[in-house]
Amino acid sequence: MKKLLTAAGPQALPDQNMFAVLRAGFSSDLDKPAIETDEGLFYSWRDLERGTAMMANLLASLELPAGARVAVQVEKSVETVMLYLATLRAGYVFLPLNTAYKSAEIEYFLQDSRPAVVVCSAAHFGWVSKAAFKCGTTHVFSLNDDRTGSWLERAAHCVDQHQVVVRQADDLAAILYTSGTTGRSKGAMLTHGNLASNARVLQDYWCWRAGDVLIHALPIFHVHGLFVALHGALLNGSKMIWLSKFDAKAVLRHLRQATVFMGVPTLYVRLLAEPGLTLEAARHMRLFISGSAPLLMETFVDWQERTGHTILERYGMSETVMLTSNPCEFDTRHPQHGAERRGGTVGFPLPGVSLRVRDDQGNNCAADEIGAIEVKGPNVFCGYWNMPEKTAEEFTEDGFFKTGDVGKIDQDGYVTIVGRSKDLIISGGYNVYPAEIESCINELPGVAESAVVGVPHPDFGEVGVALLVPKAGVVLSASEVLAALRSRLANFKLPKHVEVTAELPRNAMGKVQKNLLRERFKSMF
Ligand code: MLC
Ligand code: AMP
Repeated sequence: MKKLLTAAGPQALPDQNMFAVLRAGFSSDLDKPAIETDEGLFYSWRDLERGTAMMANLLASLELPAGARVAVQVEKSVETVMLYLATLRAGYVFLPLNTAYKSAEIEYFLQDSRPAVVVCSAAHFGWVSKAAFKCGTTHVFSLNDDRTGSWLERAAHCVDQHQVVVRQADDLAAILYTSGTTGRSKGAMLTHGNLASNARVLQDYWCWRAGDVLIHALPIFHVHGLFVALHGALLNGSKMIWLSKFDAKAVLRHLRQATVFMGVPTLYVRLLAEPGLTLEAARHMRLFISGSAPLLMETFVDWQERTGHTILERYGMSETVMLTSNPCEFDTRHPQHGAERRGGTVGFPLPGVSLRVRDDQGNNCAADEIGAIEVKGPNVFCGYWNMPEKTAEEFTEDGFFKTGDVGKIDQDGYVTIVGRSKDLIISGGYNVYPAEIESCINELPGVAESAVVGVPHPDFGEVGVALLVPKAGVVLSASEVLAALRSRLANFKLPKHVEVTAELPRNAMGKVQKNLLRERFKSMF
């Protein structure tokens, strides 16, 4: 595992700080709009510069220890973006948390990461601050999506100039929690170098150009919305049309002023359900990008027919940011750029990324042979927070990260993901680990055991179905169980169907036969 924080040496370059990397891309005309919100507000590049300076000065005034974590669970807003950028600028570590997480989930993240600062919405201040103080956090602030809260009140008193803190490529920039197959979430540690290398590669590979305008409709507590979309626009000095929440009609309204859109497949499915999605509506657009979950061929083809655009599918992870991408357009700098965007594939490894597919014996697979996907590159994270053994397990001896995805590389070099070795459900672009849901169900009074499987869903791609067996003599209802889970788990993790059963199907070894359950419920939705 790499070191987490380097003291600034005499040769240290300030532009290793990811904030400085992004700021170098800001429009030279600071008064131009950088972000236009769905409420009709405009933020200029100067607003971003000043706002992040004030917030970075506020962080500096707190005299936090080196490497301090700033954990944030707030609704999407431009001020949240500023808080993220200010954390980088001040040299601390950003730790975003999905707003859907409930108290038990938040308590775990705070206990595990021990942040020095926690920022949450005023509505949740009571329980979040209690959990934060319990694990040693010294500062808790509120930040609301209506631009109120103690965080902004305090920042308003700070000076609007700030010298970017020197950071090296190996210094920690962010921790992103991803659920695990054992049910225990792991904090993926990403460095300034990880973020900067990936953002630069994508700027080039996706041919970001002057005049591009991004519709930002994704949440900003995960890789896709926080890094891929946000960094892309900032690094290119491109304006963002900022939707606080995905809304298909709002996206359609803005297509004529935009050129780039990024979404998980569910967003494309929902846009296709809008009669207003036509060739004419999409004429101004340059690029539609999809990722975070498999894009069905049907969606890919329907999109081509309706809009005349070919969706560019790419593949990434919290631990690695982006790994592969279909080509953008013809560009002689990249040999693959004369190639087509192929539906059902995630394209080619990005420049600088080594990607291999290996069989059970650890041999490289031949073209089209299916195996485990392993990756290496400047974008690959430096380990799981506080989990050196788990980190070591996930890397091969020669330094490749085991993604847990199963795939193949064809004769032309296109990568296709065919499945996962990790027991994971991807629902609407969010990861749900059956083990976590099962352990939550098993803790409920009267439950003997349970099994959760992922099944196809027309909107979310995949959703969870839970089967549970009550203890002898106990009568349980599915609705009771669901109500109990609702208070413990983020809403996107809730199984979309719960069934009480006398026993789970098992094989001769006593293992639950999840394949039979998947088969039984495959047409349920
Ligand atoms: C919402 N619901 C979901 C869900 N989102 N259920 C399953 N899966 C989901 N993803 C449920 C809610 O619990 C609620 O149920 C009902 O749907 C309506 O809730 P909502 O809040 O109104 O939903 P909506 O706003 O429509 O959200 C759907 C969505 C959202 C698709 C817009 O989930 C979303 O923004 N997904 C994107 C996730 C993302 O950014 N992933 C990137 C991860 S990074 P009820 O019962 O309460 O009514 C990554 C790496 C990479 O993976 O490669 O990018
Ligand atoms: P996360 O841990 O939330 O970052 O999710 C990463 C996982 O999402 C990957 O390991 C893949 O399983 C999946 N994923 C991301 N992009 C794609 C894609 N284009 N197609 C299929 N799966 C994807």
